[in-house]
Amino acid sequence: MFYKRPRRWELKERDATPESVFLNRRRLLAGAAVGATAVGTIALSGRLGGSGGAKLMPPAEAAADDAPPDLTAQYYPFEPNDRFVLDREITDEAIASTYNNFYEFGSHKRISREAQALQIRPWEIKVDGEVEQEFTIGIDDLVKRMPREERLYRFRCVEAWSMAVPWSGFTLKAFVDMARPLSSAKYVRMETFLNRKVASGQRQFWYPWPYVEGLTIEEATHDLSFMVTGVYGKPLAKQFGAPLRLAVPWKYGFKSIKSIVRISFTEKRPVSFWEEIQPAEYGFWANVNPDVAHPRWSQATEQVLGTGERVPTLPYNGYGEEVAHLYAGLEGETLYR
Ligand SMILES: Nc1nc2c(c(=O)[nH]1)N[C@H]1C(S)=C(S)[C@@H](COP(=O)(O)O)O[C@H]1N2
Ligand SMILES: [Mo]
Repeated sequence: MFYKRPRRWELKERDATPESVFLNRRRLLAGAAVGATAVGTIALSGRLGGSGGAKLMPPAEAAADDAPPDLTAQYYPFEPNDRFVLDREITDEAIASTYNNFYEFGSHKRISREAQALQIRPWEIKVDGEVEQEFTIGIDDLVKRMPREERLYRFRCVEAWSMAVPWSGFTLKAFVDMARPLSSAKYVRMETFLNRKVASGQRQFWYPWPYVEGLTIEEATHDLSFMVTGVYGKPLAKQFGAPLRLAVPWKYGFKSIKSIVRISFTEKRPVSFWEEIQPAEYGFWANVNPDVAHPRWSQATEQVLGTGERVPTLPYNGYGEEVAHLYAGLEGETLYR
C-alpha cells in the first residue's frame, strides 16, 4: 500500500503563519532594532559631545537578533516528486524532531533545544579541491539556483531505528554539475561547521571535529543522493542539520552529514568522522545490509520511530534496484559498515 498524501503538516503550518507574513514580521523586527540602535547612538553621541558617536557598536545580543532572515522560506513547500512513494506512514514530525543524532550538541537524542543556538544565517558553503574554479556560495543563493523538489525517503540509522521523512531539497548531482569538478575528482568530501562556543559537543576534544563524510563521485551523482534544505514542507529545523544536510537513503544514517559548510572534490578517499573514531564498526561505504551485523548488534530488523513496530531491514534500505550496480566489482571492499 502506498502512502497517500494527506500533508497535514503543511496545512497546519500554513494556517498558523503564512510564510509571507512571517517574513514581513522579521523585516519589521529587524527594522525596529536598527531604528532603536540609531536613536541610542544619537543620544549617546550627544552626551559624549558629537564625534564619539560613530564608534559606538550595538550590544552583542542585538547583533544576534539581527541575524539575516531566511530568504528561502517563500519557496516552501517544494513541489513533490511523485516518483518517490513509500510503503509506510510518514514519521510524525514531533517525534522526528525530538529524537536526533547531532553529536555537536551532545551524544544523546535530546539535542533539539541546544541546537537552536546554531546561527544559520549568514551561511556560506565553500567549494574547493579538484574543481575548475573554487568558490563560496551563500545558502539563499544556492537554494534559489537549484532545481527544488520534495521526496519521501526512508531513513535507517546504524543503531537499528528508522523513519520515513518528506525531505525538501535538490539532487547532489545538480550541485556537482554547478561545481564543475575536474576528471581527477574521484570523491566528494563534506564538512560540518566548527564552533566550540555554540556546540558543546565540540568541546569534547576526543572527537575528531569537524564532522566529515564522503561519497564516491559515482555515488554523489546518483539521482538518489539528495541535498536537504527542508523537511515537513518548510525549512529544516536546526536539529535536522540546518541549513544544508545530506540524505543518502541506501546508507546508514551517519553518512547523511548535517550543517555542511564545505564541499571538496578530492582524488583520495576521505576518512569520515566515525571511521576515524572506530574503523572496526564504521567504514566509508556503510551500505545498509540486514545480513551483516554490527559488531555489537544485529542489523536484521529496525524499530520504526513512533510506531512501536520492529520490521525487517531491507538490503540497501529498499533502494537496491537503483543502487546495487554502483558496487559491482567492489565485493572485496567492506561495503556494509
Ligand atoms: N554533523 C553531524 N551530522 C550527522 C550526525 C552528527 O552527529 N553530526 N549524526 C548522523 C547520524 S548517526 C544520524 S542517524 C543522522 C540523524 O539525522 P536526524 O537527527 O535528522 O534524524 O544524522 C547524521 N549526521
Ligand atoms: Mo545514526
